[in-house]
Amino acid sequence: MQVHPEVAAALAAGRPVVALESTIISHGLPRPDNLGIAREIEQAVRDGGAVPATVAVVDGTPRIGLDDEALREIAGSEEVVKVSVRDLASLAARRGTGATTVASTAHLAARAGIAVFATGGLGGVHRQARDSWDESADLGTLSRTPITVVCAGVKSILDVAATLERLETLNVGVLGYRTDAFPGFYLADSGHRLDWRVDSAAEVAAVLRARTELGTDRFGLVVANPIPAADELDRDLHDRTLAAGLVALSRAGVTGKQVTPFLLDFFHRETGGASLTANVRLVLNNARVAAEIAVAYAGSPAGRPA
Ligand code: PSU
Ligand code: MN
Repeated sequence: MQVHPEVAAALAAGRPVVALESTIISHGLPRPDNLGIAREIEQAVRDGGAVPATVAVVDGTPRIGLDDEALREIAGSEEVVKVSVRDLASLAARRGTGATTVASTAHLAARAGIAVFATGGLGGVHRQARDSWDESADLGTLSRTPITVVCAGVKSILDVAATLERLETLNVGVLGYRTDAFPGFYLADSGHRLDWRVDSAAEVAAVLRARTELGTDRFGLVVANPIPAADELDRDLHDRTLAAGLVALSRAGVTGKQVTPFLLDFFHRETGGASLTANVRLVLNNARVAAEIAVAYAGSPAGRPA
């Protein structure tokens, strides 16, 4: 594992760091705009007062924090594979290059000592999971990884209710950030209520300190941050695209790790870019909030290195 010098220095000094995933860059957002967006996400973390650490595997080495050359390769190359936790060792052994999902980013970031991670949407339980058994490794990994993930909920391409049930089973806490509703990615409200709401980064930091005291910090924590109202996708357009996307998915016979990228791409094409705009806005918003949380936590006793 190679930690970028700026990230290593920040971690050693107890300064705030925010991890960022890279599958969203390689498989979640279309080329060539994805490179500029990846840079904007890093800038949003900096604007919030933290150091960004985008995670990826480059020529077999897991990198925590990418230089511009590595970011270009992850964004631009067709050869970049989507890497979950179970793929890390195989890819490293053959010196390959891959983009990390929420699961593998959480795993590597926690190993590097990073406490806060920003992404767009979490993976979850797919619709039809009763037959396909398709549940993202993001959930199981979070259940045993000490990290806080700021996301805009999960996409409606998933079974949202089942995903929330699984998070409960897996001891992964979910905090609504300035909301009582679980966010629905493109929409601020998925229609599902949450038990816990926080209204500031300082409140999240207080929860993080209490987790450490209580020994529940070995489980992941989700901070669910809704897309700003002005950036939401039109609800009718959303509902129509979702229905059409699910039909297209079953017609195409797509399965396994291609399911999520297929549906994301379908949304971006069918909404004429409107879903892409919403996606970018919510990720930037998550990066900013994650930075604020990292700043609040780093400033508290439990956030400082021993
Ligand atoms: N959801 C999104 N955008 C994404 C992803 C999920 O709205 O880019 C990516 C993330 O990297 C996530 C992964 O960890 O897809 C989940 O894939 P799967 O369902 O195959 O576990
Ligand atoms: Mn899957």
